[in-house]
Amino acid sequence: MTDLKSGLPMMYAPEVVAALDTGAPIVALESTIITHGMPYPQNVETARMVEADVRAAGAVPATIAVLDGVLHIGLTDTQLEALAQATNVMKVSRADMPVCIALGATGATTVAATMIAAEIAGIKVFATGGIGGVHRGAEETFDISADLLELGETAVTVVAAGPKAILDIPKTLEVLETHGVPVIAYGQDEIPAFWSRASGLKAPLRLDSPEDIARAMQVRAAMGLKGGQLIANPIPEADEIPQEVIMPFVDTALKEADAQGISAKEVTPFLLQRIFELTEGRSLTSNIALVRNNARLAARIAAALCAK
Ligand code: PSU
Repeated sequence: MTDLKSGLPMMYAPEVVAALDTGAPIVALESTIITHGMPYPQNVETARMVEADVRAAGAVPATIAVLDGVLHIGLTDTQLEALAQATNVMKVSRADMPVCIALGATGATTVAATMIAAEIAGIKVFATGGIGGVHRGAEETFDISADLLELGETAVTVVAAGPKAILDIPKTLEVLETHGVPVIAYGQDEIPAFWSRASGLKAPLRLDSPEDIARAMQVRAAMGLKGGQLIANPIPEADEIPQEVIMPFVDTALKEADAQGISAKEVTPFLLQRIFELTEGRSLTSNIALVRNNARLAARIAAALCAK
């Protein structure tokens, strides 16, 4: 199905159209994690498992990407496989998604771009691994992810395992607060730090059920407040890498990035790849587990939203 409303070339997967028509729960999923966040073939295997997790929890998955200039809401398995193997895919955020579409190019959507696409499609809940945030040394580089500003603009609830531990977490929380974004830890007081459940920092807010998260989103909408919610869902205990184990590797990777002059959009993919190598694959195993955990919670939030 193509939606040429306002000249925007869009394609919805049939099961997403059916779910939108009947008001069934839908969970949006991003594609940068596939093209820039994980190596092949684990990237496509994870994308498939995450979609299956969403389905098993009673919701419809909608993986979002720009393919040859068309904004896709839900991908076929063939499209997923092709994207996972493709090289030279753009990493698109708010600034570059329109250019990517205008040029007929292929782009993987970041958290920010996926939120925008989800809102256009009428999808209210989105699961990812970790959001982008304020990079360490941002006082020099000004490297602050567009994900943070998008959370202040776009009314989508994003389920993540907290800011990635490669970031400056206190500064990330400050920017989110400035933009009026509720940062809600799920089921614990501390903000989780992606590969680890603990960060040593208290979360601004805490909720313990998908129903409360859905209700908070509805109240936000009823008050006419723009912007979304960030749900920080701790990685399951069995899959976590404790902070004291992961942080030395993070520090090594950060020093290497600095020495090699890695900047802007390249920083996050570079760090994730180096930490994968330094931990001999353990960081990837954790990353896969946490995304799946987020997909399951997102499906429950989407179901709670539909039940009201
Ligand atoms: N979660 C993961 N792996 C990833 C990402 C999220 O487990 O690679 C991606 C998301 O698309 C997020 C992006 O928007 O990393 C952040 O990139 P940057 O720091 O350049 O804004």
